Amino acid sequence: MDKLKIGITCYPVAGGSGIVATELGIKLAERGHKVHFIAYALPYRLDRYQPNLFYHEVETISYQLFKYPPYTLTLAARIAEVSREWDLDIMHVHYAIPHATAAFLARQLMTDKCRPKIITTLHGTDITLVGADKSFYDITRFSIQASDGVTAVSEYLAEETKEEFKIKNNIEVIPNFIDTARFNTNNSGCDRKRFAPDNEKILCHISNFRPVKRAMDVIEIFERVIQTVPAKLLLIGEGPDTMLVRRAVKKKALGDKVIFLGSHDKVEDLLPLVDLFLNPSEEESFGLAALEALACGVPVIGSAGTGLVEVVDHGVDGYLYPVADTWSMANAAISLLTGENDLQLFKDRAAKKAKEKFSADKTVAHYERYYHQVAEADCEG
Ligand code: GMT
Repeated sequence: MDKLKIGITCYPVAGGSGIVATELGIKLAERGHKVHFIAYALPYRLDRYQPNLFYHEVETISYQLFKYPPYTLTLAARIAEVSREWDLDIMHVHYAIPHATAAFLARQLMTDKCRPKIITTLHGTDITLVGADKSFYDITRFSIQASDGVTAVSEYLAEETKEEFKIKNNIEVIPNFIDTARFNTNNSGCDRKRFAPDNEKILCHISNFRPVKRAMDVIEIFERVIQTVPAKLLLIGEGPDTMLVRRAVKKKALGDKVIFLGSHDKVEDLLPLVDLFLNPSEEESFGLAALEALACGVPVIGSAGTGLVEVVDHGVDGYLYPVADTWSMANAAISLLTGENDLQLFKDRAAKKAKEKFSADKTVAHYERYYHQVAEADCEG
């Protein structure tokens, strides 16, 4: 397969979309493609020299007249500059706004209106929350339709997008992947006893604590579980609802059972110690944190009716119930935690499924095929 010159723009943060975009770029570079990250900061995990990988910083300009720095414009100018200089075949943007909008604008600045081809990957919140906001609706729809290729991380998200935005483009579903060299059942040496000295069960929730994650449901589920099963709860990540959760933990006198670990770069060191992962989100287009848990052999209890149904198999490696049904989620947790055989079976199936169904090789090869398909398609520009 011919090697491509690919630009990637993403939010260079530790969120799911940033992780997926960065890991994808690293894997593509390992396969011989030239990969150019264009972002306002060095993407997460791109902190060392790697052949075929380049980073182009987008500077934000502050000027007295600007109340808000015009990031989309500086990004567009930088994409155009890098595309010209390196003759990019593909510009792959993660998130429709503002990244696909900036890529579209960048191409208007180029003499050749057909290169690079723009591929937009939808990750979820751009569609389900931000894009559905009236003020962003038209620009999101436009940016998706102006892309030469569109991918979504789940069937659920692809359907939501088509329905919400009345999109005619074909949306290629390319599920997220997991690096099982990092996320697996091998214990890193971290001692379970550090968190559970009396052999309690360990439950865990990892998120950015935005309201959409329903972290308060995690506390409700845990409160019910400990009425039957001695357990500890690890909370990893931070965000707008952290204070709310802290207050609830204090009010319910759960302080000795709930451990706040804050943001953590290496969750793969902790996940193998965990017995159950709680993911009761209101919306989840995919649920990368849930996949990370499965890969480490941790069954997931979460919400049905979201993209989680494509990651977690109800009754096989976890349980999914309607959003806010904390009663059923708690009961499922109790039944798993009190049935040793079942729990081990769920753990084994979780790790096996993550490895077989969500391997990096499979997903990266899918992106490569899609890049070629889009790059070779006729241009209407
Ligand atoms: O969930 C978030 O708040 C972060 C957001 C992101 O930008 O990383 O996550 C979205 O993209 C992830 C990677 O594709 C998906 O695994 C998450 O499910 C999705 N979040 C939502 O849909 C709420």
